[in-house]
Amino acid sequence: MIAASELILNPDGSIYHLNLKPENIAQDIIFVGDQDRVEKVTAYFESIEFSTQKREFKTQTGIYKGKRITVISTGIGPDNIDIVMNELDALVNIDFATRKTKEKLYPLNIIRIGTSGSLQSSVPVDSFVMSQYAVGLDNMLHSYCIDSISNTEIESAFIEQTNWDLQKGKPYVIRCCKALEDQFCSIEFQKGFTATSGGFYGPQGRVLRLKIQDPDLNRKMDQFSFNGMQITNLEMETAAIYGLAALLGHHAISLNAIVANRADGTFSENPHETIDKLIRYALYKLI
Ligand code: R1P
Ligand code: URA
Repeated sequence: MIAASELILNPDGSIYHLNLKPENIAQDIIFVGDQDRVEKVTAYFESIEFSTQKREFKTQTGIYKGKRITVISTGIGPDNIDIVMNELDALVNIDFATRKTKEKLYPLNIIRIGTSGSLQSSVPVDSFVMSQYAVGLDNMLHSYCIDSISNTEIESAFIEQTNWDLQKGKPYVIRCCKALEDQFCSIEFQKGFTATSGGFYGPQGRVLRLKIQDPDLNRKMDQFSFNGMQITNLEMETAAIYGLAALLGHHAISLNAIVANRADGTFSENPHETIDKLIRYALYKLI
């Protein structure tokens, strides 16, 4: 039995941070970072049966072309992903009455629709990247036992080629769900290798006023190559989602709208239009 301090339920029976009960979520779940993006997705739905928000976690469940879908905002960063993934998993795989794991586990399909910065000049702003692999530079996942899901050969190559300082923790590499990769595969999406950072400025090599530990990191990541795979883009959730989905038995794919290009210093002139286009592609592919 899982103690009240470990699996925390609100007085109405909903789970602690997300404020959701098991019946409030669908099997197909879209993650967005920004809480205001939730309604940009559900604006395309025929109907909405449920809405709630606590902190940055806004959730709506409704019907799109006959399919029940939940859209949830995760806020920014891998630490939030730890909360969202564990609480969503508890909603489907733990019996809240007995506080025990259910015998038959229920897989969720998770589709991230996020913004991202490209590392390569060949991945321009306003294009889309589907993350086939993700390298986590953030450390959150190391609180779990990840030996069974990490790709040690790629990790070693990454550490060596970028001369990664292990004081910052060990990068971990996780692959996306193959079934969702096939489902979402389209000429609109370039398949990529996404780097997930634990921050937006220093951790992604941005210098405003502070000196950073490795000013050359983005160039080294941009030049990293493993069996022809190059790191395409930087954001803040994908590797954490892939890692926890793989450990918990869920399926996940991350779709990125490139709004910044770090190689040529450009930023999208119309990021809202680009994100809206990605939302429409993602919904089309989900049906
Ligand atoms: C940083 O601006 C945020 O944008 C990206 C990053 O992953 C980070 O969350 O994703 P979202 O647009 O989905 O929030
Ligand atoms: N989100 C990020 O995390 N980085 C970028 O450069 C753009 C969006």
